Amino acid sequence: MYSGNEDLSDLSDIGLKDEELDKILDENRLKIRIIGVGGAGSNTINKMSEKNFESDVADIRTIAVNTDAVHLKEIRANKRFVIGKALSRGRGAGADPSKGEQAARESVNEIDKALEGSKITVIVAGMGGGTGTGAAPFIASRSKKAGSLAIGICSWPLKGEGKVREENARLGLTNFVRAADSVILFQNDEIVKLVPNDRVDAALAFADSIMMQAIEGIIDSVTRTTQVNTEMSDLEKVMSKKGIGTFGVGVSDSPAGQRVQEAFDQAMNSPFSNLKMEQARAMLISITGGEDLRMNEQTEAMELARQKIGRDAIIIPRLGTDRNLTGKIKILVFATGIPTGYDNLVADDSDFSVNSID
Ligand SMILES: Nc1nc2c(ncn2[C@@H]2O[C@H](COP(=O)(O)OP(=O)(O)OP(=O)(O)O)[C@@H](O)[C@H]2O)c(=O)[nH]1
Ligand SMILES: [Mg+2]
Repeated sequence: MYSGNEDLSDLSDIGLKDEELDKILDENRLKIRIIGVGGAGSNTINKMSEKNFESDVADIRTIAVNTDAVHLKEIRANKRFVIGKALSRGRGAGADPSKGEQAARESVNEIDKALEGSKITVIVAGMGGGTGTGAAPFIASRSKKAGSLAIGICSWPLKGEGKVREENARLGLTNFVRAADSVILFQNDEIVKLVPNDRVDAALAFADSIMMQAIEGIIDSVTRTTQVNTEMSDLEKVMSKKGIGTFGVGVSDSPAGQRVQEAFDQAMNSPFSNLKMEQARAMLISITGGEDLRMNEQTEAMELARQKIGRDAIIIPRLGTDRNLTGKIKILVFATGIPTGYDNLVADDSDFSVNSID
């Protein structure tokens, strides 16, 4: 019988050493890959480099890919590479989505390697140009093939950018929605309205920061331990094969009793797209507050969500605390499965090549 006094030092020969245990834990950490494609996508990745996204439970890496080597040189990411070197010689895709897609096909091995083992892949791009529009859907299809959840984050061009870009965006978004599990859409025209001055570069930088908040929300939903902890399966319930979606955020510092409604209304009236949250088939609603956050505030937010969206819609709540939010409440909403006929953003029947890629 074990008396408690025996020398156990030789057990290390048959058991696992700490380093080995660490290695196993490390290998089994949830792999999350955030890949920015083209100019706009890479700019959002660059924004992420200003923040610390590290997590104990997840292995999170940022990747930037572009046909444009000059632009890529300016980007900070865990990994960067030029796609379609033979095709575009590092000089961009000249606003031609078919070139963007070809470039991605040429670099399929590098793309597959970068996405190896990923369980959640977030693909970020601006629709309307060549690289992001053509390559993002292809990359989404590769990540699905690798067994990952594929979430697209993309912007829709300004009206002022013209008809050609809009048509490209429509084709790209159509392909993207088919290839990915969900694509969260941000319309630059809506975002520009929120920026006080009319400088386009400031507005686009603001758009990047909004897209980054959405990415952060996705990461937090699986990595931050909260009282009501959503995990991978919850994220899957909201994102998996739910088509097009929208994102909203609201913050209120009003007194308890008022602030949930305020933050919720702000988040629901998301000014980042024209898509109607009320038509969503699934919703991830994340409520964060300081130490003063009350349990009944979560119930209140759930009830508001229930009243707002269809009876059959799935609602997944997530409750978190953040010391920086004392006296405030912040609500993030991802609404997916919104019918796509609206506003003709997605073509019903378009030339679609990505799904046939093997
Ligand atoms: N959010 C955001 N959107 C941008 C930015 N730059 C451009 N856009 C939008 O994204 C669309 C695509 O632009 P880019 O990402 O520069 O194009 P690209 O994918 O690099 O394609 P090519 O340069 O043609 O190879 C544009 O039509 C704009 O609507 C940016 O910095 N941030
Ligand atoms: Mg470019």
